Amino acid sequence: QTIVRLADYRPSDYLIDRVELDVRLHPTETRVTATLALRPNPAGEAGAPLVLDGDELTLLAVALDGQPTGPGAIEVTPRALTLHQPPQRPFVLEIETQVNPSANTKLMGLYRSNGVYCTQCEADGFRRITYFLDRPDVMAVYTTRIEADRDEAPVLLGNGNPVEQGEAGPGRHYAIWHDPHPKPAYLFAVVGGRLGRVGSRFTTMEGREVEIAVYVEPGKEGRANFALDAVARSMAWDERTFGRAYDLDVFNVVAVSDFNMGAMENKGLNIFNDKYVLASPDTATDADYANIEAIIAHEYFHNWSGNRVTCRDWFQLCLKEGLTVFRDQEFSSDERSRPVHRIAEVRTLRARQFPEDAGPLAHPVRPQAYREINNFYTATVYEKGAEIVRMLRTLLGPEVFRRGMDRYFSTCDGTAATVEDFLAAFAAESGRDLDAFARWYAQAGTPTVAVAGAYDAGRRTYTLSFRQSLPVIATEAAAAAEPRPLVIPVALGLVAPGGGPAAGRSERVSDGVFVLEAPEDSLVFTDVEAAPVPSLFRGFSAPVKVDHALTRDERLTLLAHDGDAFNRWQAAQSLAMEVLVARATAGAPLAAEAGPEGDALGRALATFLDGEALADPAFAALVLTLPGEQEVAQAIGADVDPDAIWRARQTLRVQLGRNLGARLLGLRDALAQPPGAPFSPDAASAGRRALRNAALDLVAAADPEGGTALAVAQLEDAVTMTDRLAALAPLSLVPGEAREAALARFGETYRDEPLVLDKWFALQAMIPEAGTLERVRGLMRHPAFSLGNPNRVRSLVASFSLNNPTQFHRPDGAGYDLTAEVVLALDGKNPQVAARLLTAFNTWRMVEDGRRQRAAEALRRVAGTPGLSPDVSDIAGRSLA
Ligand code: B3K
Ligand code: ZN
Repeated sequence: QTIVRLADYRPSDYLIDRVELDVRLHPTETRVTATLALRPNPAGEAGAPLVLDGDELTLLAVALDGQPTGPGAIEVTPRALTLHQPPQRPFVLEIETQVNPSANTKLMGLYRSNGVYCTQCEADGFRRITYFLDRPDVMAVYTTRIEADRDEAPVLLGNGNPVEQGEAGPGRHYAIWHDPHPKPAYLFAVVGGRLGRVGSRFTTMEGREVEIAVYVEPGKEGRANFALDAVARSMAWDERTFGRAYDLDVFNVVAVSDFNMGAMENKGLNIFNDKYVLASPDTATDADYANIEAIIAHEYFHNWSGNRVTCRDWFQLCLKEGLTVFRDQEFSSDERSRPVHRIAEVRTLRARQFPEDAGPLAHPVRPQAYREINNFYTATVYEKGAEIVRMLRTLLGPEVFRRGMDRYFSTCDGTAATVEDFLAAFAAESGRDLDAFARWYAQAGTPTVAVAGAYDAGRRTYTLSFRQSLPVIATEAAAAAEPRPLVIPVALGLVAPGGGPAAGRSERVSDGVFVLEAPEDSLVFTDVEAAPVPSLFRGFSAPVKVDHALTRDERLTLLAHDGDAFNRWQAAQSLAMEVLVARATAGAPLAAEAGPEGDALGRALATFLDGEALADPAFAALVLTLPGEQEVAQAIGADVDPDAIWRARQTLRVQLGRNLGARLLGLRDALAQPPGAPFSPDAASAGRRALRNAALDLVAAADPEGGTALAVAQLEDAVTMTDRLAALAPLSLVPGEAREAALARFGETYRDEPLVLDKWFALQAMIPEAGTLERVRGLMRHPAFSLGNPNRVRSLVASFSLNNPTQFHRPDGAGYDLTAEVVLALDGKNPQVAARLLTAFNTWRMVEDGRRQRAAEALRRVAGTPGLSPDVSDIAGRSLA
């Protein structure tokens, strides 16, 4: 397996200007004729052989400028087609290949999902359709003719605009699509199948009439309307917020049930995992609605950040992904509640990206080397990548940031760009040198910022001292150099001890932001009347860990009085985290009382709930939610005992449930939806459901019997999937008849709803009990489970391995063994999904020694298995390195 390095980038020796594809769909013998208009690249090496990428292709014919190629002129392997002496002028290559979509279980290239033909080409799947220069800096104008049996595939979709359609012999028909925008091959797509459609129209600010459509399994059209509406809202938002308009006459979204990830931004033809399209109150939770909206927006926003401006090479992946995540986060913040969404973003970052950055798979947002690019679609590239863009906006201010974005889009339109091109636009617009800032892209690991505050009553000054420390990370993907100081925007404010903003000024704080650039620095506020409580990293202004020893009372002050909602939530989290870490590291038994710290937290939460729970239920639900087990594990850092963490968390839930019980029940009543009131998926309604269900969770922890009764009643009465699942969750935690009956009934009710069964699989896989492992093995034999469907694998097995820490990390190693076994069983079918599952071992070095040994054994067993895919062998190798 070869390693690809950023430093070795060379332009392609040849370019492809135009591609004509003729795709004759057939379940097992699809024929593809590609006519490529090529020319030598002036920036490449003159006279070099032309090497086209291929992968599992059967070559039928090749012609150069209309003539069959002579013997010896070309060399063909399943991985490459080489033309030894290409003309040094424009020429045309015609290549006919055959592929078998039904046998394509990797779900890369052309495959069938529930009988629907579809494609996935990013990162390197186009080479599984035809021989090609399959690299993002080779951009061509595509015309695609798709032909199929009319019965099997009445709907034929391609990139760009529809041009023509008609008969193609008995029972056959065709459609021609033309995409005028040059694009890299990874954005190519075709779809053919029997699909239902919902549609609407959108008129762009440039006056273009766009036909929007969402295609789904026939009969499920009603569940596609929310996604359809989200497309139109995304289009309007990108015009309003970034001045970006859509650029084709049609925009199509197709939902398929077998998909390796969430969705794909193919030009004009986004293909989605149906989990992120289909929604009805009865089958989708509020979280599903929010995800659908966010992912629809994300893929749509790629039309500019990704498609119009694409990436020069795959090292630049964050250029489109980090930026587009930032854009979808902003969209959701505008469409919903900004503080609530910010908290959700940070929870995801801490739960997924921080552990990645602290483990063996750590890599910079722009990696310096890779073996398998599909393993770099990570939380670091996406989520930390988005944080970098957000920091840029914080540093430059919203107006300059917007001008920088405009400049980036206009100067790089139609090109394959780099992170340097992106930063250059902001440097030009702001007149600032962004070279030091650029280190965020190159250095892996989460920085820690240690802060200390000192009040001088005599001088009436308050001094904050900052020190940044950067982890030294030497992995294959990161240059093993000494890290250099980062540019860290610290949004901050001082809160007066009794509430309200404290007086006091520092000229190094502008618009509430201090920029920490040196390894150490300090900040002096003058005219400070009394010792204030500093509120630091407001809105989580930088992706760092903050080491700041506040007293309990100071944190309580922030929770009660901080003007920044994020830091109010953070204060509650920090208070809880201190209790959890102390108990977990002391190995405290499962006892009824978590002591006075827990009671103090309970009292503070009581005051908070009395004052404002009903004013912002979504925010209150987040304040009530304790840090997750993985987050506590990160805070402990080494020799972690996942069982001790679970016990600490359980004890605190019980204690809070007891302290707050009456209030929580009162809130549940106050927030109950009146019978017959119409369902709305909007953020306010979802917030009310979230708080009711967060209350149920704590009540049930404190009083399993009463909680079970409440949950059973909620399960009976619920009219939304959100409430039904939230009732099933506490039931699933109490062993016994009631649980088994409720689970069985739910499974029976939704036996024909795969996306709901996924929730049912996931819930059971996450039960923190020793019996779960056998339950998961049993469910793997359930008729609805299949290793061939990524959603099923993720819901059952990945939920166990990634979201059930006590059972994945069973002391006897059986959780590791099960995961390793599934990874190996899956690898031959779908290496991408197998590799993703294997990343569950990311935290193996952090756990205590006994578990660590067993995890290492399981990992070594995987690594030592002959015939591994590059995907799995890359993850296994890096995890053990
Ligand atoms: N760009 C795709 C991800 C492709 C993953 C390839 N292994 C979806 C997205 O981020 O929008
Ligand atoms: Zn994306």
